[in-house]
Amino acid sequence: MGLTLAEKILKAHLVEGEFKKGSQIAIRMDQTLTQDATGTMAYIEYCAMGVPRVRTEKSVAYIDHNTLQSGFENADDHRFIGSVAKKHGISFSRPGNGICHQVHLERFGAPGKTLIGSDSHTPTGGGLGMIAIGAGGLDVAVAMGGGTYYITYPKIIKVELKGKLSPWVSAKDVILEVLRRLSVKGGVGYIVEYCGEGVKTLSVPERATITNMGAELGATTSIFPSDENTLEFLKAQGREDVYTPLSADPDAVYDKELVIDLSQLEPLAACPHSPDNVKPVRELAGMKIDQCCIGSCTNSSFVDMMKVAYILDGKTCCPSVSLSIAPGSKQVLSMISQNGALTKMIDAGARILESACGPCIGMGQSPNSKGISLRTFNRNFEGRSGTRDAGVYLVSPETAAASALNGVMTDPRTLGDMPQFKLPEKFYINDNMIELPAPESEMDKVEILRGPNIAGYPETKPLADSLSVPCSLKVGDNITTDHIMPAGAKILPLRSNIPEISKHCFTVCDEKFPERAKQLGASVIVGGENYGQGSSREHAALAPLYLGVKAVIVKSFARIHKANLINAGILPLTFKNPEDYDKISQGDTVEFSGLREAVANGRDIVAKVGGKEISLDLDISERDREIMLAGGLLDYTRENLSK
Ligand code: MIC
Ligand code: SF4
Repeated sequence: MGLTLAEKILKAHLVEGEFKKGSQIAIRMDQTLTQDATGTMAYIEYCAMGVPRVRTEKSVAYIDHNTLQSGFENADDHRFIGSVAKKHGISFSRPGNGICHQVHLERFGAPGKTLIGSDSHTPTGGGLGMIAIGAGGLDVAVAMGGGTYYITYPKIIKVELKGKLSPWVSAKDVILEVLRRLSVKGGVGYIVEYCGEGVKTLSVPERATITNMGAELGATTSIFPSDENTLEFLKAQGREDVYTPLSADPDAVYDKELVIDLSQLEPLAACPHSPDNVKPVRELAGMKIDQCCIGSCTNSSFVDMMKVAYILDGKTCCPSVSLSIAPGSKQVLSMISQNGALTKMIDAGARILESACGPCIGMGQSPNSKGISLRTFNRNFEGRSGTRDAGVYLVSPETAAASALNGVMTDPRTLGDMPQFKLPEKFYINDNMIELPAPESEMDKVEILRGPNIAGYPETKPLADSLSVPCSLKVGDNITTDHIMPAGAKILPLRSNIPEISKHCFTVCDEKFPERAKQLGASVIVGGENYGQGSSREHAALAPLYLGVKAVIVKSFARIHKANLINAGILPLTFKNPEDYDKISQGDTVEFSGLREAVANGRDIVAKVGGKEISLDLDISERDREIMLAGGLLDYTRENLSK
């Protein structure tokens, strides 16, 4: 039986486990990436492990999220990360060099390699034919130390692309169509593999837009074959030496199949407040808008920017619209500055932002009250923009630019003939903002620069055998990590200080939660389907840990958040009968007994609530059970090291 492309790469990196659907496998990671908002914690964890130099082929620390420096915190964290990188063998991409996923695609990604990153959009690398997975900081720290990454051998969805995109329809519309069909939880437990004739009509940056937003499907990762377009991109980046052709075997077997005829697609928009709430732009045309933001790791490549400049050329952005543009990397920004495209944007009235995440993570450019914002980003969760009552629509750069001119949602197909937008034959290459680490012989001379905002890892304890704790919070379906641990300009600077950041935990849902949970001392949280979707931020587990949350009981979990809960030693439990969700109310006492034995032996867990018994599943691997018993991954790793 033939193998899919993902299976081939996983097999070549298999270190432990059976190569069988549903079983846990350990894979070797060739590369790691971190960004600053998750990176400080990841490097605190890395340092706690005591491995002097990273053991990967390439590890890169990017500064791209916390770039608004309205106090000392972010700048201190940047210096901390830079010093750890220098000492321990990690390349350091300085602030200004660009968004981690865009830069990694340009300068480091390679077909057939594995990459783990402390950011959920790490699958961007799948556009180059690599297995690139987003994870919590601790998992990335372990991979830097040479440890393997554990995943459940995933099922594979085949997405067959046919035909060719029509003018003004773009890669963003492809992934919005996949989201429309599969939903934000349709990818949980799967790798999404693209194939078919249509693949060769898409360049690497277009493929990367699609694999990037595979994160919004909840998928483990997404991947494209490596072919002549991959070679063309790598050549243009001066990196053809890493090229290797890769594709699935013709008789590969998939678990699910989807066919998309590219020629039938039209411009689409994800409406508030979910990336899968997708409608044709044509149906929304004429809706008044207040803001357009172009950029983010999904849509800020050179060609994206060239399309935008072409649309804006010689025109003025509508007076009632604020248009911001953040090119994805220094490479992109330099190139559009050299060829005059940047001038066209500036002339049209665009507010040019630095090459960083910016508005995507609420770092500035929050819309006006009840504002309608069109964004080329990947997430439109409620409140994420920094304005609670804003309505964010996710669209292609073409739709955003056309709409910015008209002041209303505009179908870009009304723009007339579209010129051909091509990848350059040579990208402008200047890696002067990537600092290489000190040689091993000089690492002792490098001092780690810790600012006063950096606090330690929260206290953990081995799993208790019995618990009698109240339910401190009950929430509904599709709770995102932006609900659990909000980001934005005010809260992000606290990422390296768990006691401080935990004061904001769940405040989007209930302002009193942090105070209440802290007062209760120990508690459980109850939730619905797809709990913890969205980012990889382990703070969404560490803040509840700090506030005394012992277990989270839900209908289903999103992948990365469940792994982060396990790493933090918080029990991720699911209802055996989803209707039992109605049997627990906020304030009820939930009782567990014989927990350690049940966890150790993989038995069902029964909770008692007001005299009623509720059966719960703890669907985790053997290794995860040991992690839970130890009180989390750090304790487990320490125990194993001392053995
Ligand atoms: C996001 O897009 O939500 C983030 C900010 O990039 C996160 C990481 C974080 O919270 O620091 C992600 O996607 O993992
Ligand atoms: Fe940055 Fe936004 Fe991409 Fe997250 S989704 S990495 S915040 S640009």
